Amino acid sequence: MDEKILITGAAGQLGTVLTEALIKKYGPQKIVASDINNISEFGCNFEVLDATDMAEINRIVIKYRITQIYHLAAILSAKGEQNPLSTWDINQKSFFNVLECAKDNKLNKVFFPSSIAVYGNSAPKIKTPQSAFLNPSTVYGMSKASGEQWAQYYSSKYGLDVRSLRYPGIIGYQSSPGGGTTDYAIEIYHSAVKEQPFVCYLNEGTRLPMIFIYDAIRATLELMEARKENLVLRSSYNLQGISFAPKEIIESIKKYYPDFNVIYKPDFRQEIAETWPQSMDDTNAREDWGWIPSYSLADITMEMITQIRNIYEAKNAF
Ligand code: AKB
Repeated sequence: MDEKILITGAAGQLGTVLTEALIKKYGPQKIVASDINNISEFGCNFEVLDATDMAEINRIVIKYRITQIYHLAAILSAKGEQNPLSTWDINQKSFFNVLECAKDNKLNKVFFPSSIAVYGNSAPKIKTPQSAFLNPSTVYGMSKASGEQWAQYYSSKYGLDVRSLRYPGIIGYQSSPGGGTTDYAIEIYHSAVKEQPFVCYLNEGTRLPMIFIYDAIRATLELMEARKENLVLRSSYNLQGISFAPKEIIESIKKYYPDFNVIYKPDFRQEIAETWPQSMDDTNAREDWGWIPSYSLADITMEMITQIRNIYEAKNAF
């Protein structure tokens, strides 16, 4: 099948690297990157797109004969709490637009990123089961939990092939983090490499599920390539990479920067993090499409420090 793929939110943390991976897999002429910001540095077709604008999504889908959409545009957990109503509106409306457009234009597949943020205090914190009760504590989590239900609805009612992952915090060096609660685990590496003290907004023992960007990308591509009949879950698959707390990431950074100094100043993100799982049970992902994570905390630290050093050296930023 000759696929033509649209990515919304392509300039975000996941989008930047996923777009590159899709270009590599399908070729640049098959990929249309889009974002609300005009960043046309992608080596493929690019469109400025506000995904809350249904007419614009339809225009792009028809113009390029799109067959799949990866819908990454969304407001994340911490930023979302600053403006709850518009976060709900943006996250919900854009996903409805994508689902409706995919149904009406009979697209082959849709990818919807969900999150550990769908869980709240009612779910067990350790190895949170796939089917644990969802009572999200943030508007972002609410929009992802309801998005999962809509994915399942479009799949069962209209036969739309919607696939989804509940991502842990994603750690990558390719772009700046954008308003998440797990972002400290990226910012901390930048401070370490710049040899500056780091002000950590989570307490030292706050354990959260995390995943390295290359594992997150591989999981996404593996899920999207999996045989349709193997995918039992049409809401969203739990995905586990590794789990750690600030004190553990600091320990691993201190192997490179022994004098690295961290000051703890927990803020509202601490309360969000406390409602989230510490680790996820991803048995369904392992059984249905063979998921196995590959990056340990030591691997991530080595890769992040090496790559961030290279970036700063290239910019002469030391
Ligand atoms: C966030 O912190 O909001 C995201 C997420 C876990 O979905 N990184």
